[in-house]
Amino acid sequence: MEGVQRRNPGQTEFIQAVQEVAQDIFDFIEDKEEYHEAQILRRIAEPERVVSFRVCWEDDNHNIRVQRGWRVQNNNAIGPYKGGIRFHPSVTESVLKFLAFEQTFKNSLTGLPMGGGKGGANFNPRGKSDSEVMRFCQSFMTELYRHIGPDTDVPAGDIGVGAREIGYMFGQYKRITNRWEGVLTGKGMEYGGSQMRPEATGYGAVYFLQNMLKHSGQEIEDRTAVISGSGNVATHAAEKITQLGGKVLTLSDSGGFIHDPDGIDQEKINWVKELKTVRRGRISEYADEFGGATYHEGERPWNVKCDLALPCATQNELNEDEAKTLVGNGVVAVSEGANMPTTLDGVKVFHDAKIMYGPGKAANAGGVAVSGLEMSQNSERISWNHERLGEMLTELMEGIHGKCVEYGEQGKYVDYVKGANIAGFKKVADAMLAFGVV
Ligand code: NDP
Ligand code: 2IT
Repeated sequence: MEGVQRRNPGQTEFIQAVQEVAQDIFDFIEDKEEYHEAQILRRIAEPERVVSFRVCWEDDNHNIRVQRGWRVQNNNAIGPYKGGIRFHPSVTESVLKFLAFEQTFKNSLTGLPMGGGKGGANFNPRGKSDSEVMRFCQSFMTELYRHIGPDTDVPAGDIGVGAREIGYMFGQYKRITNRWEGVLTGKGMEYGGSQMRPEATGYGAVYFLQNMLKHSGQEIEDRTAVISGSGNVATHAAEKITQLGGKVLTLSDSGGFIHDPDGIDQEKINWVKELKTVRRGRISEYADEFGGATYHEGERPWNVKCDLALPCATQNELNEDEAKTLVGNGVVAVSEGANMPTTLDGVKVFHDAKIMYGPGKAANAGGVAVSGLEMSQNSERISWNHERLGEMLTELMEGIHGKCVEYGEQGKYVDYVKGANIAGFKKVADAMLAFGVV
């Protein structure tokens, strides 16, 4: 870890992600000489390639704007690099390196042949017109296209990149290369997208939660849930909790959170989806629309008493004190829709309290898993139906839960972090061993 810190000065998110994995892996490989000889840990914590580039675009007032774009190709031992693209002002090389590192283990856990990558730009889509977003996406792809391909690296969406942005980027890729191919996932249904992909991450995080509860003889029905975020992952997680008979109490965005003691039902969730993807408004508007709900400016939802917690917004959005509050309020299980939403100190609180805690790399793997299925459908030039993909997602999440239990069960308690880290690591590391020194 000292070496990782020295080689990546100031990259706190990346160091945090490596730290969380290294602790578990170190115990696992202690007596396995072949991993030490091949320096697997040292190699796995070094991205294979980091591409950084300038993205120029013109805003509606004819100002020339300059952003920085990246693609981090972390590891392609078990398949083409695969992972989302994030557009957010907080994007840095450190954030994308942490995401690409996590993605490598997550993708391995799905059992599908996908390596790990992540990309993005420090572009803020908020308040931009559709034309501005289009021009930015086209400029971004004009550089990115040379680094990606259906058998090389297959990006998808993440924060700030949804159906609209994927459409603009796919259109530009097709225009530049004169090739229609499955180079991005999360595409629209009209042009090679997969059924169930929009829902997959949020639904998958709830299926993972359901599996954790089932493992100890419990269920979601009649339980209260606190969810952060109000984007793709949060709204679909809320939808599935509601369908399974749970009651969702909160949603949030970077401005604050709303608390609705009556429960956020399907009709309200549909309203939030429209608010966020069509009108592109703020979650505070929820409290004006629905009586009984309150808006808490500048706050996060973790002090609302609940049985289940699903952080679905961003990294490090749940700290040690907030974890203590959740535990003190009797939380039973935490399932992470977001990537690394809980700080290392927060994770320790959940671990010490022995509550069920599903880390992002396992709990939110449903999204990339269905992306993997979108790649298969594109290669086969065929589209499977919604029902079939729904069943496959359910099975994939059950499989991921099973792997976490296999490597993380300690008596009655399952250490899902350890299980996910070891199961994810083993497949990638064994493939790397097979290749020799590359
Ligand atoms: P969206 O852009 O659809 O939504 C992001 C949500 O998180 C918004 O409500 C946004 O609020 C909020 N948010 C973003 N940054 C911050 C911040 N710094 N502080 C507080 N709130 C913030 O993204 P997704 O729903 O796709 O992604 C959410 C999380 O899930 C991310 O961690 C992502 O990496 C992860 N994830 C996504 C997958 C996918 O398939 N989309 C797959 C697996 C993981 P605001 O509108 O104010 O910015
Ligand atoms: O973090 C993630 O797993 C994603 N943003 C989805 C990646 C993908 O390739 O579907």
